Order: sequence, then structure tokens, then C-alpha cells
Amino acid sequence: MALQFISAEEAASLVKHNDNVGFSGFTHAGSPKVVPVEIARRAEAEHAKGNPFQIGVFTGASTGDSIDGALTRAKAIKFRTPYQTNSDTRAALNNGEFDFFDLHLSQLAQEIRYGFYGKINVAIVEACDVTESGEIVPTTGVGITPTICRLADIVIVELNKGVPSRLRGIHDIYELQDPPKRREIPIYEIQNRVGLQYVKVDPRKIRVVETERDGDGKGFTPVDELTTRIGQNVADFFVSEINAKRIPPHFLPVQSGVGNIANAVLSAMGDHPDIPRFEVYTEVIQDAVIDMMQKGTVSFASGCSLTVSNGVLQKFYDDIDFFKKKLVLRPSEISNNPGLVRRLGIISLNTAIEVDLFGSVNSTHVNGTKMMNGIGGSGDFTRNAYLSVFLTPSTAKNGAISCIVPKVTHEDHTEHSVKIVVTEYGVADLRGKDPKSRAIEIIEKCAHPDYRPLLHEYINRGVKGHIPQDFYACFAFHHALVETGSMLNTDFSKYPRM
Ligand code: 0RQ
Repeated sequence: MALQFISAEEAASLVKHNDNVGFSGFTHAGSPKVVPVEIARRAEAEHAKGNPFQIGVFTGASTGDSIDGALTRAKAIKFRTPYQTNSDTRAALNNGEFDFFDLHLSQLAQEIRYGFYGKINVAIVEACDVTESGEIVPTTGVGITPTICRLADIVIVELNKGVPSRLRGIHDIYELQDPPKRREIPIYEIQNRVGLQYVKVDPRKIRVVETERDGDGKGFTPVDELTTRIGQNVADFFVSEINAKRIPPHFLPVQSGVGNIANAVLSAMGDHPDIPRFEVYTEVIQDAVIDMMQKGTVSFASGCSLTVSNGVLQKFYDDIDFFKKKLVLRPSEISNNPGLVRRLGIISLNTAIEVDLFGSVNSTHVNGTKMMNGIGGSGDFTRNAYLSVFLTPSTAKNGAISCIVPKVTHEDHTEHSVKIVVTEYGVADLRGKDPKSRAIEIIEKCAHPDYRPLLHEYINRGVKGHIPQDFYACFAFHHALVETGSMLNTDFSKYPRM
């Protein structure tokens, strides 16, 4: 059956007010770039005529500005899940302009299948190849693509001619059965392939829009003194764990979060002479991993997206046959699968907004109220990791904020899941320590020296019980920040004693 080619405007007209729309990709990688912008234009035109036009937006993770930014600015979103990093979207959701649901990324595909969010009406997916038999080859990000393509009535394929169709072969597309029919995922080593090289769809549902667009890969801030120190602390810690035989000599697969700190930590690990070549089992494959594969310090990488700067992406395309042997892109329910994380013995590395003295981590809400990005995949990995590590600078906003606080204002990862905390000052090892010892370890190894006396004062307030948490004073740091502009002005004498 011949494929139906349509324009982006025609594609946008297939989306109706109140539809649930699923988009491909994971971060800006693999996200459609043209049709969502046309949907935003259409929403603005409908609003100008006094008509309502808003849609539910379902994605693998964050997206490019062409989805979150454009649809937010057009006031075209009624519901958004599971994660975002766009400044306009962040402002709008914190303003209550639409409902946002913050979800572990591994869970979205199955929860869509379970019917928790209603029907997915339209799927819009970026591809580098599509065939008359209905084979859709994704580009550099997969996310929830297999599930939304199967469930949607209409599948709009943005066929991006800027992405080489030789990418076919890099994906491993495998969708889980739902309980009670679910079986184990037969991945026992990270390089195992268990699925198809493409997403298979009934071709009668497909409409193709031809495009030629670059991605949004802006690149990373160069490694600076602070991120270098955090990276070195992590690398030295791993070497001591190998020497103590708590990590096997051949090492274990590593997951690392997004951003500059994670990128710097991976580079530091690659540069350390005593860390062996290792594997990466993660959601987002960043610049450092591609460099390290070429240098030979990373032997294989499995992820959900290739979220790299445009220069590195070109390097990847130029050497695509090399990378096809060493890299696989999977749907998010596989890349982030908690069972696989536990089975494969993943070492997880994620970044915190704040960490408290007893080891709980806030990854999402500044001052407990304002959403930053979302929990992303950090929970999928942390809870199930062989060893879970959280990274953070000791302070934010030029020292006015301590990232080590008496109590986190929002709890994403509890002390039961967090094993290691690393700042530029050192490494706190929380394994096997009771709450008071954890607090002393975190203060002495990780807190900024300016904040150490205040943190010691807090745990010495004489509270009895297993955790010396003082519910009158536990938010005194945040209180001082709001009232005076700096946590350094914390005055515990203002608070009654428990
Ligand atoms: O503010 O942007 O105004 O400069 O938060 O902080 O230090 O630049 O670090 O970009 O790595 O983000 C936790 C948000 C860290 C991210 C978080 C301010 C700070 C700065 C950003 P500016 P940094 P990063 C894999 C796993 C959850 C999801 C996850 C994240 C801005 O890593 O979203 O782990 N994690 N996913 O100044 C107030 C504090 C602060 C603070 C930092 N205590 N109070 N502001 N900031 N600490 C990825 C996926 O799931 C796809």
C-alpha cells in the first residue's frame, strides 16, 4: 500500500481539541520538530476565533522547544506528563495554567496501556525511514514511541531527511506485555538485543510529513573547577570501592543523569587510570559517552536517546558503522526498567537539588513548591541500583543556598534508597549508618564549611528518638532564605524546642 504524504498543516488539522497526543523522542532527541509547531499555530488561530483548543501531551521525557515551548506559548496544553525542562513550560505549570503529572519515566508506556490517562488519539513521531509495510525507524530518541504508535488511531510520521536512514539497526524495539501475561525481559547483558530494528504499525494509520531539520543540541558548559572536583571525588570513590572488592574489578554498568555535572563525572571516570573500561546502561547518552567510546574507555552504551550536541551528533553520523556495533537505543520502559536495573547491577549517578542530613533527596521542587524539571528517570534507577549516588554542588546561588539542609522541602528519594552523596568537598557513604551518623558523615564530607556549624547546631538540639529531626526548626534554613535572602542567616534560637 502506498504511503500517504501530507503537509504539516494538513497533519495539524488531524488533531482535535481535547485529543491526547503522544510524541516520540526523549529530550529534544527524536522529538518531532515541525507538526507540533503547526498545532500551536492552529491553537492560536482557534483561540483567536473564540474556540477552545487544548490537548493532552504525552512524551518519553522532556522535548525540544518545538513541542513544550511552542505548545505552552500557544496555550495549547491541557495536561502534560511525565517530565519537562522548558523554561516557558516550567513557568506555566508553576502558574497553574495546565495540569502536570510528574511520573517515573519507566512507568508511562505501561500506564498509557493500562488506560490510566484515557485514549491516545494521535501519535506524532520523528523517523529516519518509513516503509509501505509500516516499518517506522525512529531517529535519535525512542521514549514511548512503540506504545503510542500501536494505540493511536492516526500516526503522523515526520520523516526527517536530515537524519541518515542508515541509523536503521541501532534501535532495539521491544514492548512489554501487560500483567498477568508479562514475562521477564531477556536482557542479561547490556548488549543483548531482544526486539525489532523498527516500530511496526498498520500502514493504513500512517500519514507522512517530509522535513529536514537539525536538532536542538546546544552542547555543554565546559567542565569547570567545581564539576571537575565532583567528578574526581566520584572517580576516586569508585577506585576505593574496587580496591575494597565491593565493586567487581571489571566494574559495573553506569547510569548517569543529564546535565553538566553528569557529563563531567563521566569524563573524570574515563580519565582515571585505575577505572577499567566500563559499560553504560542509561536513559540519556551524552557527549562524554560518545568521546569515551571513540577513545575506548566506554565499551558499550545502551540508552533511550542520544542527547548530544550537534557537533558530536555529526561525529556519530560520520562513524555510524562503528557506533552501531557499540550502541543501542531502546524504549524508555526498557532503558529504565527497574527489574533490569536490579538484575544488571547498575551504578546510578543522578543530581540533586537538595539533600538532607539523613540522606533524603529532593530532585524536583525548589523550596518544596516550584517544579524544576521532574523526577525523570532518577527514581527508576536509584531505588534499584547496585549503588545509588547523588551529586550536587555544596551550595547554589553564590553560597546563599546550602544544598545540604536539615530536612528536604520535597522528598523524591528517601534515605532507604540513597547510598552515596558527593559534592566538591567529598563523598558521604551512608551505607549501614544510623541517622545521627549519616548526619555527621554528610556534614563533615559534603557540606560547605560555612554551613557546617549551623548543621551541627541543628542535630545537637537534643531531640530524642531514632531520627533527631526537629519539626519546629527543620525548615529554618529555607525560612532564613525567604526572609533574608541567605540560608547563612539561619537563627535556630527563634524556634521552640521539641
Ligand atoms: O539554577 O538554572 O538558574 O542557574 O537549579 O542546577 O547545578 O545547574 O544542575 O542542571 O544538573 O540540574 C536536579 C534540576 C539539577 C536536574 C537538577 C538551581 C541552580 C540552577 C540547575 P539556574 P545545576 P543541573 C536523568 C535523570 C531530576 C531528574 C533526573 C534534574 C538550577 O538534575 O532535573 O535526575 N534532576 N533525571 O542554581 C534552589 C537549590 C538548588 C537550586 C540547584 N537547592 N535551591 N535552586 N539550584 N540547587 C534525566 C532524565 O530523566 C531525562
